[in-house]
Amino acid sequence: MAVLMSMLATLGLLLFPLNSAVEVKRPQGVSLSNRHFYDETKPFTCLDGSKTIPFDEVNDDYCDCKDGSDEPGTSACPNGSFHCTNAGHRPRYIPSSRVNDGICDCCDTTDEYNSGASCENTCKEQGRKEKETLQKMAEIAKEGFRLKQQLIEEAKRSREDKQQTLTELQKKKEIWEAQVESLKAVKEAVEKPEQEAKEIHKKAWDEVQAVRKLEKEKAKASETFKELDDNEDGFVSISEVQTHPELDSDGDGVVSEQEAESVLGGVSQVDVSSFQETIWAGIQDKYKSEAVIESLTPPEIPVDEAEDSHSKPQHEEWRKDDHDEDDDGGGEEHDDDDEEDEEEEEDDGGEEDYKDQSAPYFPEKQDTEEDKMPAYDEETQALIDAAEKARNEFSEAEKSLKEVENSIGSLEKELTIDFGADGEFAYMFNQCYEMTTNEYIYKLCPFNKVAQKPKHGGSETSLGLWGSWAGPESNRFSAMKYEHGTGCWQGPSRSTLVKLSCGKETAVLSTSEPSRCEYLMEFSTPAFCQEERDGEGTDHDEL
Ligand code: MAN
Repeated sequence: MAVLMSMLATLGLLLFPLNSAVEVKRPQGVSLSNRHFYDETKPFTCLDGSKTIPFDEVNDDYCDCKDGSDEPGTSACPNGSFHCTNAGHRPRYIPSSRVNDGICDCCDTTDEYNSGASCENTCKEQGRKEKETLQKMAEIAKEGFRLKQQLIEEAKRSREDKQQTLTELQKKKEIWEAQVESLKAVKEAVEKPEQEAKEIHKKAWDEVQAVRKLEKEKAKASETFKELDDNEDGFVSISEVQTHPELDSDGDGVVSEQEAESVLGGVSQVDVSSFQETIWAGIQDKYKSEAVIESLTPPEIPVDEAEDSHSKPQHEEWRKDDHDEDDDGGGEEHDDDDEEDEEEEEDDGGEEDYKDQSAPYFPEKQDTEEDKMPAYDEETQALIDAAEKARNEFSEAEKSLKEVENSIGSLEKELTIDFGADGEFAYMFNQCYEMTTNEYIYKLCPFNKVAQKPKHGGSETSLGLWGSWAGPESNRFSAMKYEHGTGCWQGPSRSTLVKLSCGKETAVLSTSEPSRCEYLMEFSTPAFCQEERDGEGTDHDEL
């Protein structure tokens, strides 16, 4: 077998195709550049220098050299490699183990010279296809590079515009700052008299209210006096006080003579003015107006009617006269108030809550026109209007200043971003590019953020915010890194690496998640196209 292989390998050497005028004779599996190591007239020295063997032991299917260099055309050496010339396409090395293994690896079929595999030489076809692809790529690169020049021009212009805008904004800012300052001074100047005039008005109103309150108190006292003075003799006496059990002080429910006398300040009777001045203040919190007590007393109900009303407390009518659903079990519309009442009922176990009759009861008076502070006088109003105007002008100026400051802030931020060696990537700032997969819509907003949103609804997840250029030293602008996105459950925060390629269009070509919460995007842009260097895109066929 070894002899046969040796003969075939030698045949390979001798019968090397001669149909090409520039074909150079060399042992099977040897590249053109290595052929001078294989001089058939001399013994062969392994390429690592480890051994020298007679030349006829080259390709004899027996591995002599550690580096496998004596068997370039057989599979005898485990670490050897076989060179296919692949005329018409691209030469390549394959591991020796693939020589004569029945599978066509080399497009020129030379790796299968003794396996019986019927290989077809496809080098020309493959070469043609590759040439076409390369040509297309070259065309794209050429067009992309042309576009890139435009982008660079545009970026230059836009940067200059922005710098000019920034200068203008800074001037505007100074003007607004001065304006804000002076409007603030104006505002403060007119707010002072406004405040003073308002205070005067308020004080006068407080005084009026105080007088009214006093009068009301007096009136109430005199009304009470009348109520207490049952015999209308112009005095409230001990016995008259005793008719008001709520004035009981020792809690036995009865106002004793002593207690009544004490209520009257230690005397047996008081006239209206001493009642107003000394007595009323001491009892007004306890006192229950007879008129009110009367209005709270439920009407007498005949016994059978009372039975009909079941457990309904009899005094219910005074409080909930529009709430009688218990009577007939329905038919009445419930309004919102009803519901509130029901809730209350649940709160205290369904018991009707009687008004706490131990508390004083004077119905709360609604605010009337009389209780409202009267409108300001003309002069004060004029001061308020002037101050209001000054406040508005000041806050408008402040707003404008804020707007200018914000514009300056965002312009300055934009001008500090590294948009590539010639600003070629600037055009994609403020743009977003999307790509939809089965599950998500991915969004890349260069120099800003990357996000992911479920296709069928749901909120956006941040896959990172603009971090930095992340290509290797020699090609820094070939990749972008977006970091500090939404935290990954029990993992790091999401981040995305965007790999750039040259293309006529600006588009996200693919998205993937090579490891959980670490995303990868392929992104094409003309800004990444390079000028084609000499010799690029041409054939490198070795003949
Ligand atoms: C979401 C998406 C996925 C991610 C998981 C991690 O479903 O952001 O891309 O892998 O969360 O829990």
